[in-house]
Amino acid sequence: MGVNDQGKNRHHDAAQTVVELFLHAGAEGWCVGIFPHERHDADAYGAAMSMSAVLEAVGCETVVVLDMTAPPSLNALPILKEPLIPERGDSVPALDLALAVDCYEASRLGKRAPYYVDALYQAVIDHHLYEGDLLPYSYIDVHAAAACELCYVLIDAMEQRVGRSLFTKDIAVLLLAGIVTDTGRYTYSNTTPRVMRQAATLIERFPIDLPTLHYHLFDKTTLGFLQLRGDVFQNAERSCNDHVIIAHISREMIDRYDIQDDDLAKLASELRFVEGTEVVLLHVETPTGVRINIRAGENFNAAEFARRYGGGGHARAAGVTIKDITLEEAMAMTRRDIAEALVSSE
Ligand SMILES: [Mn+2]
Repeated sequence: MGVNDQGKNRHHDAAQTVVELFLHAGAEGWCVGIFPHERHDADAYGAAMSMSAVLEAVGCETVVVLDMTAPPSLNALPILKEPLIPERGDSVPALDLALAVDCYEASRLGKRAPYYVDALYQAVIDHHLYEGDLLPYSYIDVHAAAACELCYVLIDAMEQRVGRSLFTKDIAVLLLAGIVTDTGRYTYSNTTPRVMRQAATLIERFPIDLPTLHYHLFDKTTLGFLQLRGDVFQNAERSCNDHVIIAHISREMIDRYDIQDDDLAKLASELRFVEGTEVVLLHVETPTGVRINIRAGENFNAAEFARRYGGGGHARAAGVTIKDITLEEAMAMTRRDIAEALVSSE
């Protein structure tokens, strides 16, 4: 598992190195492309938009390159830079620097990967478990709750270097959105004093309407989604001495309720609340295969399980998309494999 657990000094050094790179990029007027992971969430989007604003404030030109338009839960977040979406035909300029946020490798960028790889330099801001050797400008801290937490550290360090304010109200909203999402509204085990201090400082410095932000990020829903949710809970089945819950969402269900399928993973998290549940496997039929959302308790590594199929993520939350497989085949496969994996993780 590489060097995920290197200590605080290494993180400090990595942050400083990335700060120096950003300030150099600003002084030289570099064009920087910013790449959140595929199917970006609030953390990936918040990190990308806030770094775009800060890099422009120190002299860079930036483009934020997305694979899709924002899902409804992110509609209310500030758009500091009109994003480029190559898949709808937007052209991406030649990049001096490509910055991956909330992911560390080109394979998480989908069809945007060539733009990232072809830039003169690459940099990374991430908090996911990683494998293999890191690029020189990688600020990765797997103990950070959010990529936005790491952006806060970088922006704070850059403020001190340039001697003027770089945080703005919009940046504060974006960072809070990433932090509150990736900490599960400050309930997950990744909620640390540091991340809470960051949030406290942001709401101290700027007048932020937290209830409205949280409504748009978490609570806003449609009747169709609630009805789908009911169906998923109905079809959930327990296995492995009730330690595992297996559920599914077919295309037919998604079509029936006219669902945007960006929000479905949260149903996996909800099923994890069932007492005694160690692992949840939520199978979502996609146009080209099946996506499996995995949620796990303390005694099971979801990321490791995802990796058997080529996926990844965090120990408690992970996922994988498998192409050219039916829902029934995927469920038969995971039903078999999870029983074996649970035995070997004991
Ligand atoms: Mn994240």
